[in-house]
Amino acid sequence: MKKCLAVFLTLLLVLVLCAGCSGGAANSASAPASKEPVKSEPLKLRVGHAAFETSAVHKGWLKFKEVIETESKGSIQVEIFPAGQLGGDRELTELVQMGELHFATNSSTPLAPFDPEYYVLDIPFLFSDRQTVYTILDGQPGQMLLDSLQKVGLYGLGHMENGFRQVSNSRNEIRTPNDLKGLKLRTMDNKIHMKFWSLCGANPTPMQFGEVFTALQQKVIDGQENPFDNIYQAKMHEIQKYISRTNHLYTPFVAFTNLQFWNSLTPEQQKIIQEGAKAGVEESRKKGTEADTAAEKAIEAYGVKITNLTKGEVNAFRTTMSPILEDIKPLVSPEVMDAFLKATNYQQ
Ligand code: TK8
Repeated sequence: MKKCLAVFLTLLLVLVLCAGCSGGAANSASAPASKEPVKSEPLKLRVGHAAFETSAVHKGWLKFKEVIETESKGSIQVEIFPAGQLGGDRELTELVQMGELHFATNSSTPLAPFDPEYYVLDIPFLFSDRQTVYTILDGQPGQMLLDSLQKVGLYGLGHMENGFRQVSNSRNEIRTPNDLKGLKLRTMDNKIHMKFWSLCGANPTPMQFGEVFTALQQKVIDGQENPFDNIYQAKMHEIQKYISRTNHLYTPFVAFTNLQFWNSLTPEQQKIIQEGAKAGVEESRKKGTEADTAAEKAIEAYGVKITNLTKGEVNAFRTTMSPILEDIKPLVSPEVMDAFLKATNYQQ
């Protein structure tokens, strides 16, 4: 009985399938002629980042979405997951590498352990102003970094804004490296950062961005370093007493996608995405520059002491940290190192 039923069901299935095939073909053959092209499902792409929804980099991704959706006439759709919803910097980079997420931004510092060429941007005091940063990152040296991502399965799209970094803490005013002595300082996940803060006498603790506020609040750490706008967005100014304008580093947010996924796109789709990324980079820089100035004012108004360093004080940091160049050199290819040192006219 069971066997009969099985045979019957198999026959039924075959009939249904055949009807489906011929019916489908007949239907399309006899369908009224239409000039409308067949509407295919839009390509749905996901972006993840670990910064706030109010951040400049988020505004950059919003611009990316807008340009792509308009230019592709809706055939490519972009959804953005901010604030570490999909993970912190490390996890986001891994997700893109594994092909489970289409796009992400990661600060160059936590990206360097994935692609060591990025350690070149960890040379303290490499850049002195934004215009130089943009010229170099949009020029040949920056392109060398984006290209180098292919070695680790990523495809670099551009350098969005994070910004120049300042040191905040709740213990004492910081003017010279000596003032950092024994200070428990959160660093980004990167051995070079840990080392150059150690050179200043600080006690560095690597940690992902999403954990910093609570660690400061619970006094697991005394301080951290970030651009003014990040400090403000994260409300760190509410639990930090001092910020020193050190400008010790400029970190960009590197925007990237999965290399295999990139290669699977049509040239037209690639062009649209590249256009979106370019517009996103510009937007993030424009918004980032404005936000940084506004954040600094708001932080000062809140009552945090912002310390401007003299040239001599900045130089003391520069000199104390400068031996780190010898640690960075073996990690970066000579071509990339040379391109950045020349372009920035870096003197040790
Ligand atoms: C956010 C982080 C952050 C960075 C840090 O994704 O970790 O301090 O400056 O903005 O990349």
